[in-house]
Amino acid sequence: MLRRAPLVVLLACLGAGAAIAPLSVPVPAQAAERWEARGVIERFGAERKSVSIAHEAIPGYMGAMTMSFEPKNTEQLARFAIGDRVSFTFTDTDDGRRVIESITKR
Ligand SMILES: [Cu+2]
Repeated sequence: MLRRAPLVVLLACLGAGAAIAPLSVPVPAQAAERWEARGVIERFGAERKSVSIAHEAIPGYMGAMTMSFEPKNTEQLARFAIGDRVSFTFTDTDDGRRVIESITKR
């Protein structure tokens, strides 16, 4: 089944999320979708409230690219450094944020 969220988030990456939202197929309110990915940490945002990860292709979601994710809590990124190779899971939210659920070095 094709799902709405991946397309919306992909286009949100391109800065067009608001423009394409009306074209999305409505879906009932439900839990955010969870995705698994691998990548390399490129930079941290202020106070590590975000992290930019060069991620590999995520089948069914998007191709390889670098983009920003939000940690679920402030402790989550404490042990990581720029250049770390990581495996992580995240959810995308209806407002276009991508929240890291779990993250480990690999
Ligand atoms: Cu991406």
